[in-house]
Amino acid sequence: MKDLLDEISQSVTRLYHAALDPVERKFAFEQRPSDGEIAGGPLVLIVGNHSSGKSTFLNHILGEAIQRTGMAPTDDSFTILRHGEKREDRDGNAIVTNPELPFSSLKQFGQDFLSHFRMRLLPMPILKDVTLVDTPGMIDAADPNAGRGYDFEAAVRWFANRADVVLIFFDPDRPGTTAESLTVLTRSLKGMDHKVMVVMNKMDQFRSMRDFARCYGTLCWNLGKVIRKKDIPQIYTTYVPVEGAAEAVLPLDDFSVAREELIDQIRRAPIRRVDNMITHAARHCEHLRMHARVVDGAVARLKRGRKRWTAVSALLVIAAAGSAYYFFQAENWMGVAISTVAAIAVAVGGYFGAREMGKRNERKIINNLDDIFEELYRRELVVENRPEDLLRLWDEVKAVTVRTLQHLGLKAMPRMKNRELKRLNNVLQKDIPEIRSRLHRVLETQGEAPFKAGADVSSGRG
Ligand SMILES: Nc1nc2c(ncn2[C@@H]2O[C@H](COP(=O)(O)OP(=O)(O)OP(=O)(O)O)[C@@H](O)[C@H]2O)c(=O)[nH]1
Ligand SMILES: [Mg+2]
Repeated sequence: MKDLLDEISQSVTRLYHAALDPVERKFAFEQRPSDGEIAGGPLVLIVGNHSSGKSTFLNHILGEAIQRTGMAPTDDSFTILRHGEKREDRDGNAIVTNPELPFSSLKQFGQDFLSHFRMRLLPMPILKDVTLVDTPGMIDAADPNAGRGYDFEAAVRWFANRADVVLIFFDPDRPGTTAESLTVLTRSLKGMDHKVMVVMNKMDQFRSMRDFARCYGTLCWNLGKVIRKKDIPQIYTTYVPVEGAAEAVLPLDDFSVAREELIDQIRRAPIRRVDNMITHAARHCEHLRMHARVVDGAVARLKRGRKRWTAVSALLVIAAAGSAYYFFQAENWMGVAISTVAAIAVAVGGYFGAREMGKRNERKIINNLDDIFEELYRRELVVENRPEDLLRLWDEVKAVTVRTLQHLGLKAMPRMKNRELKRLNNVLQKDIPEIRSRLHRVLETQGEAPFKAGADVSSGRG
């Protein structure tokens, strides 16, 4: 199975190299994940309220008390739990300076972050398949960055972007903070609904069914406010048996089954990884195609304006030269002089005027990219049955396109060749579906169900 998944992920990498990278470079589009990041193993990220049982759950999966646990906010570090034959702890600076690890860009979060970042190499078999990331719990959810010295939300987003499964933990102790932490987390996890799983933990602590119903209701209500999807994601109601805990009142069997299901989902992270890779490649291609088409449309508009100006100037020069010739024939030397000066003036004025007009026109075009988008996609916006997907895609791409044009200037941008557009269309219509159906075939032969959400290319930005 692992070999088949590796083969599929190599096909995605080849697609990037052959079809997407050249267009990405040509149109200076934002970079895709690096090969190192793509090749890096599956990642499972665990976030949530402090003391919601994140570390206890990880220890349960690993079968050993690796992470510190406790009722007070015990752990304020991001910890990567990764496979290694020998047990070893590494600190943040050592991790980000190691070129073999896909974590170097975490340097951007500064020294305060790095001193709260570490990696534990452990010989547990499950870590051969997935890398787990434990995170500091949310304490004052209203301001997650307060007192941390680094941008907590952005750091969570960095990991979530690269993760294949993101577990959000809640516990019954603090139903009051649920809304705030959900708001913060969903800001960090925007557009990643397809890989988020919600865990309501510590089910053994409920003293009555009514308490449970109230808490569950609060969680669903708050989820409904922040997750903009028709269906609320599945909520895993579970617990981890801990020593010394008060005896449970509710029957626990079902909650143990949910825990097994959750662990099963974590074990499936390698499949999700490949599925997410395909989804990312498809989304990157859609973004890239839209960016390149709009840039091309903008360049075309600039050129049209310049051509019109040049044509008018050329006509005026010809007219002035013609009249100079006429006066020359008539031996009217005054007329010759005036016409010649006029021809030169129009030529020089036309040249400088074209430059000034070009600059003004360029600014106008960049400020009105919406017009170009609507002109290019007019047909699709009317004919397609989900124009809101197209508008959302443009909403995601626009900022990058504007930034690129403002930094590099429209004059420096190239036109898009027909065969480049055809190639990108081909990637989306032929190559990606073909790779995805290969994945589905592999899963079918292994008796695994494919992921529905992964196929939804247009939801959010990964
Ligand atoms: N009864 C019960 N207690 C639990 C459960 N899970 C964790 N605990 C206890 O809750 C406390 C907090 O657990 P941790 O695993 O440290 O929580 P955490 O989310 O890692 O907390 P921070 O690292 O501070 O964010 C510990 O005392 C655990 O023993 C559970 O399912 N049921
Ligand atoms: Mg912890």
